[in-house]
Amino acid sequence: MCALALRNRPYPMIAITREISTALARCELTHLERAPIHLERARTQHSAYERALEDSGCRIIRLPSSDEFPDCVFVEDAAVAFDEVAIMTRPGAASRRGELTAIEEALAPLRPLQRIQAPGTLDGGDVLVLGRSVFVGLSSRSNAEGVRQLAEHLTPLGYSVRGIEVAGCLHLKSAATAIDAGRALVHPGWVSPSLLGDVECIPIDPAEPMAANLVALPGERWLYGAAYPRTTKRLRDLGLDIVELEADELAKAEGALSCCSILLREGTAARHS
Ligand code: CIR
Repeated sequence: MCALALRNRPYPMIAITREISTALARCELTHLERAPIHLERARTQHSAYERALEDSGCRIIRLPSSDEFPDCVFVEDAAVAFDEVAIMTRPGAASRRGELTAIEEALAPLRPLQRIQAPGTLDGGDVLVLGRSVFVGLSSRSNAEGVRQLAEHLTPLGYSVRGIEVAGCLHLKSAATAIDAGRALVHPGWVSPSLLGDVECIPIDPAEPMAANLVALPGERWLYGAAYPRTTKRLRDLGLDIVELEADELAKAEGALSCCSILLREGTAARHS
């Protein structure tokens, strides 16, 4: 990481990441056949991801991995962070619920915490935030009760929360991610753009079905997988500054770029709950 080079630079954002588990080969899989994952190559790609986040103005909080939790690198699913609050989720896959302890410890000094409780389930990968609009994928991992509880926490803070149908992929954020508060990159076969209300939907290239996941960074830059040249061209033609990254090893574990970080703004007052 470039901590030394950047030490005098203000970091507008925090990115919580977590090292890859040595047990990654036993990860949950829903839509993919199991394929061998090259752990060292996955780690190299993950380090490049962290470096790109840091280079774009994120202070990295990197948590140690756990051999108990094969999927722990996919921190996005464990919590959803807003300026006012962080919501600890209740992942739909029971094997992943123990991942929350370490994430909760990291978030507690940064935000007041709320929790999704049983029988609610929610994976952070299903929570798509565009400004004050929050869309939640009703997927195999997140249920209507999880959406109801999320709304209970967020509505008083001025967010609208809506559960929407998603099909053909693991999470809503496999099907749509926010370019900014008004635009989303979307796979229209997995989520209907009509469900996203006023959001301007930019379709992926149909030849690249996994291409709907990007990470919006501070400084008007977007992290994006190197495997999607056609959609990259579409995004660059819109004037977006795209930073391409190899991410094919963790993709075999059904993880996309956004799954590997929880991004939150620096400087919001913390309060334990
Ligand atoms: C899982 O199935 O839970 C992991 N193998 C992949 C999780 C990817 N997370 C995400 O899309 N937010």
